[in-house]
Amino acid sequence: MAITGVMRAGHAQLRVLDIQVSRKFYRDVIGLVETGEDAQGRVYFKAWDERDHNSIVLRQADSAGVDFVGYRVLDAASLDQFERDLNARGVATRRIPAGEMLETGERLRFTLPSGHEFELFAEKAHVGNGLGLKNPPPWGPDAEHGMAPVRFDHCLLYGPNVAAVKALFTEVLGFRLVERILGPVEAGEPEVGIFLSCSNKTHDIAFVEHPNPGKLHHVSFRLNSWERVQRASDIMGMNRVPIDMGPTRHGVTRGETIYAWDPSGNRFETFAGGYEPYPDWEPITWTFDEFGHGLDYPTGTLHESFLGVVS
Ligand code: M3P
Ligand code: FE
Repeated sequence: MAITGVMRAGHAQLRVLDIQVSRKFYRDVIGLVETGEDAQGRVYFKAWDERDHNSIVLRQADSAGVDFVGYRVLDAASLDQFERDLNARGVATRRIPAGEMLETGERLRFTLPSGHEFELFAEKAHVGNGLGLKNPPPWGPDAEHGMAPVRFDHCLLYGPNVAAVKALFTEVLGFRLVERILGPVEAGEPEVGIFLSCSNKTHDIAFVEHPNPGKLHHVSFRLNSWERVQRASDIMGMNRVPIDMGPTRHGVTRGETIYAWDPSGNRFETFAGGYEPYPDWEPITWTFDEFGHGLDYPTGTLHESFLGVVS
């Protein structure tokens, strides 16, 4: 498929309780590449195989959670068009000037019906993956440092009004529904979980219905194999990183996954696998009674902390 409009997850700004402890964790345990620090003291990282200057930004704060997430659009014309389409739909937007984030162009900011601050942007400096563009080797030292994910892949956000979020993403932002989780039959089987794609990944963003607005369930990092997921679990053990769930496989999206907590209590995922859906495919549905296997395919366990704890 031709990828136009919104292309991919670009950045997430996470709140952390101690910037130096978190900096070390994201750099040496998760294995991201540190790319800068700005005048506000925010610390910037990229995953090794990303080409953009940054994808994860840490800001010291009194509570954990996510300040905003940003998605990269194809070009400035797409950004202008999304601004017009959002405004026409009654969504108020504002422009954050270029340079407010390091090496990042102007951002179009708005609030989702779930209470999350969401951004689109067209420009972020390409710094490359360190391997060059001519006859590159397949990987270098950054690919072996810590868990070393290849990219910031997606996030799962918890908040109210999932139906309105779905309408906005599918009718204005050009995403499509790939999988969904239904609530109980007694409640009329509302869509309580939605997995949305703007590419041919199973999801570029996902939402779950929750009474509290603006909550982070997890940011997710892509690894290239199940073996790398197991290696990540070894690194979690070596560093006594608290694990929430896994290693296991989701039924939902078929991801091979582990969830764990960063030192501030933000959940992150390291995952591999999944499949490549196309725009003509019908969405997959998980019914409430089978959701345990959607979550943890082999055991069908409804992990209480996974379902209840957000930052
Ligand atoms: C993922 C994923 C739920 C499943 C989550 C799935 C909420 O995070 O990356 O596939 O059941
Ligand atoms: Fe995920």
